[in-house]
Amino acid sequence: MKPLPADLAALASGGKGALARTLSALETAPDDPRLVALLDAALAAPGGLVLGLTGPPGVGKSTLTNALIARLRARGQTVAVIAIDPSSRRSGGALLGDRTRIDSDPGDAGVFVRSMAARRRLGGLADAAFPAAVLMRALYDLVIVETVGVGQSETEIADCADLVVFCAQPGAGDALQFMKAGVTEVPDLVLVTKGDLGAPARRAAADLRGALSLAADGAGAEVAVVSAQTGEGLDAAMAHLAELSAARRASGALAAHRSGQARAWAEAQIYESFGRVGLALIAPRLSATCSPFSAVAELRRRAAAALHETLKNI
Ligand SMILES: Nc1nc2c(ncn2[C@@H]2O[C@H](COP(=O)(O)OP(=O)(O)OP(=O)(O)O)[C@@H](O)[C@H]2O)c(=O)[nH]1
Ligand SMILES: [Mg+2]
Repeated sequence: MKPLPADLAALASGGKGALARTLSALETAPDDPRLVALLDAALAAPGGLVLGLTGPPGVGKSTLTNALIARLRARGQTVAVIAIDPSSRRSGGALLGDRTRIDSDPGDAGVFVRSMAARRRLGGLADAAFPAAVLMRALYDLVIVETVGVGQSETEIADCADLVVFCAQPGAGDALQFMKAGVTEVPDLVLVTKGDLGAPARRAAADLRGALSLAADGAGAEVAVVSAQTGEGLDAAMAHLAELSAARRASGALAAHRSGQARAWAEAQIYESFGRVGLALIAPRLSATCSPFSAVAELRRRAAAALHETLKNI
């Protein structure tokens, strides 16, 4: 296998092959010093916007992603997609029946699509999702993270996305119940999909607005109707998201959100490698300024070396 790119510029000029190799290393050799250096550089780059797209199965997330890709490419913007595949659905079943694939023209350097299996946590994000999003946002104008779920996934996707979009479909009682049950984290934008279905879509939007107004901090989230089929509402939704992200960049809220994500990711990795006791010992010593990627890789390297040393004497 070809070596990893030496730096961010080499990654950027290496095309989709270089990015694919780097993303594979995230899953097979996460502590590789070259990979860690790439992650550090990517984390420091201002980068594009990471959009988390979530919602129940079949709501139209992938179809919407395809429609957004077409629009953004027409404007000359580049897009990367991470599709998180819940392992529960690998086995098949009716849900897989009419899933839409995300199109990516292999000849178009401006679109990159990657699937990732959600490990361990059912419907949860892969451990590599945050570092993958960091790498991709350094290279593309927009990164879309598609993940299935209701409830829990809003909180989880906020761990790797800058803005969270929740998709609901006309007549979907489940989405509404979730909203009414008390949303743990209110999405930045709610999109009612399949707007071409007409009245049921407008009714769902009105219901969702009502439900959100009851949530503690739900009054700020907009609800819009879109149709990937007719293109209704797509430009307005994109404009709204661009406005939100520009405001957050300007206020420093985006940078604060991203450094919080990096810290949360590092803590999750430390917990995974060293358990509760390890996390309690290490967390207070993780400085706000040190790179989470270097810190985690270095800790794991040193712990492995210490363990080898100890084993020699047993
Ligand atoms: N009428 C109409 N149907 C749509 C629209 N968008 C998606 N669909 C249909 O809804 C079904 C599910 O679409 P997907 O894009 O696969 O939905 P998804 O949310 O990605 O589904 P999962 O990845 O399985 O969770 C497909 O049959 C689509 O053709 C739309 O704008 N209008
Ligand atoms: Mg899908």
